[in-house]
Amino acid sequence: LPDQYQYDLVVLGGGSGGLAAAKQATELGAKVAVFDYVIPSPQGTKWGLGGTCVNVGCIPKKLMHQAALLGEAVHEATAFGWQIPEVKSVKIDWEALTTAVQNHVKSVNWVTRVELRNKKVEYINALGYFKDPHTIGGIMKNGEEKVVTAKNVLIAVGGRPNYPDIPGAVEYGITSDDIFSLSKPPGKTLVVGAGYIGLECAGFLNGLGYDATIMVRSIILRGFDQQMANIIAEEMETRGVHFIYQAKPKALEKQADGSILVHWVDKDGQIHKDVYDTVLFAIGRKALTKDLKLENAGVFVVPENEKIDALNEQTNVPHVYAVGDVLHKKPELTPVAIHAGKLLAKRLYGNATELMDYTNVATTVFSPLEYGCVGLSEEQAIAIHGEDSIEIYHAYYKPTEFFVPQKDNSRCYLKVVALRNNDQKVLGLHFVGPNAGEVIQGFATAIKCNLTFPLLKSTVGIHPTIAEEFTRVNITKRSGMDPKPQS
Ligand code: FAD
Ligand code: NA7
Repeated sequence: LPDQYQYDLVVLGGGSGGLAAAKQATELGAKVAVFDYVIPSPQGTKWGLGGTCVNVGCIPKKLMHQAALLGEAVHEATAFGWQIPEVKSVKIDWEALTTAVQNHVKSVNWVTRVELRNKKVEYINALGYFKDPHTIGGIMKNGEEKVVTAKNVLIAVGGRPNYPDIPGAVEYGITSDDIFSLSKPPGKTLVVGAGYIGLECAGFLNGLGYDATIMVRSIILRGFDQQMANIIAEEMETRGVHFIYQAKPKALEKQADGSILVHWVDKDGQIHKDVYDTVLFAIGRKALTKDLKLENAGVFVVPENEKIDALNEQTNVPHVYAVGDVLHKKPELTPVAIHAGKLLAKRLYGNATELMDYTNVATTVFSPLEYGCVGLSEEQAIAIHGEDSIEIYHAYYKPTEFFVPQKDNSRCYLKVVALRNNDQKVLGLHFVGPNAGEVIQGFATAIKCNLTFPLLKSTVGIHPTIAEEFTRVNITKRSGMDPKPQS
């Protein structure tokens, strides 16, 4: 082996992408070390091995979303005959919730460590950086430095939430890094930012019974289909989430009683004030490349966002690779990081040639009424192919399980974005409704298999499900016909 190097591969960052690559590489016979280190949030929150998804991302988020859905279900259950004494006074015990969530997270941390040990991946709990192109230093908790050499290096350091540059933001605000283990109930909460993390956090907080407000700087869910984005925002509004549009926070001040006075400015420059118990910033994330001393290896970053612009996960320095959220213009999603990491390891150590395909990656926003999608938005399809070449099929639908508890189904909506020419290739699928991720996942495979609109129509549905609605859709937007169900 790499006579002059201690490891075939050193991975910087033990999150979704780094761990997937490390495990795959060792399985293929490579000698691998993973550096993982979590710098505490400004509020002092820290966590274990496994990265964002496991500790402060997908997993705790989905659990809190589930807790909110269960609160809804408790009320629905009475309509189905469940006798729940004092159902009106049912409320969440925040401490019990965070304890349950954190216990699960810690169990995953533990399983991850055991798995690394079993697979003989060396785990080094240190903040890694380049000393030179093949030498990695890592500062450990006790301040000591561990130095190793590697033939190849994989950068998988992910990102962390941004704070706005306004007085009081870092001192008094929190982010998604803190919310899932917050020691006291969040109370009346202002969520700044209307990306998917902001919508999800405000959604589950409202569902758990807390007063939640979203401050929107410009539009909801930039980058997503705007019709769908507005539908889920409207749904949130009817469920009690407040929205402040075209506004930006100016300053946060701590009050004597511990609450936070927020000064914010509207689009006309008018200053407003309101008091909150918690202010959560979800205004985007920055890649953690600063601590890596990339200049010592000659690796370039994109100046605007400090991300790495890699071609097939290879940086401008041939033996240095990158996967996951640290990559420029790639979806920031766990399965993307994992898939790219595994494929890279197979190419490096298994003679494989398959490249990561970043197109048509399905995703779901876990808002109270979920939004799942794959492929192009209506706007993107029109921008690429022109309005005349695109057909949008759409439908409102009524989930069977909504009838008995008389749940509002007025925003259960889906659309199919397809080409109008002969084969009518499907370019995008969009679905608002319960379990949207479960609905969309299989259709994502269909899109990979070059789904066409006639193929979708020839698929026999499963009744009574909500996913079958995709096989029933037949009204085009162009026709102007009412897409509401006729019965
Ligand atoms: P990460 O998982 O962030 O791992 C990077 C690791 O490297 C971290 O442990 C970090 O501390 C460590 N590190 C950083 N610098 C160094 C260094 N110099 N030395 C050593 N270690 C270092 N994705 C989904 O697919 N579905 C979801 O539902 C979803 N929900 C999310 C909800 C929230 C609130 C957030 C914040 C994210 C969510 N994501 C979701 C995104 C997902 O978490 C990320 O895309 C994914 O974790 C990226 O993986 P990664 O390997 O690039 O980085
Ligand atoms: P996103 O999806 O980048 O969304 C950030 C949101 O915050 C978005 O609505 C922004 O509005 C808003 N924003 C950004 N900066 C500010 C400031 N300074 N003040 C007020 N509002 C602001 O980030 P998330 O936090 O949801 O993280 C999700 C990441 O993971 C994201 O990068 C995804 O790709 C995946 P804008 O539309 O820019 O006006």
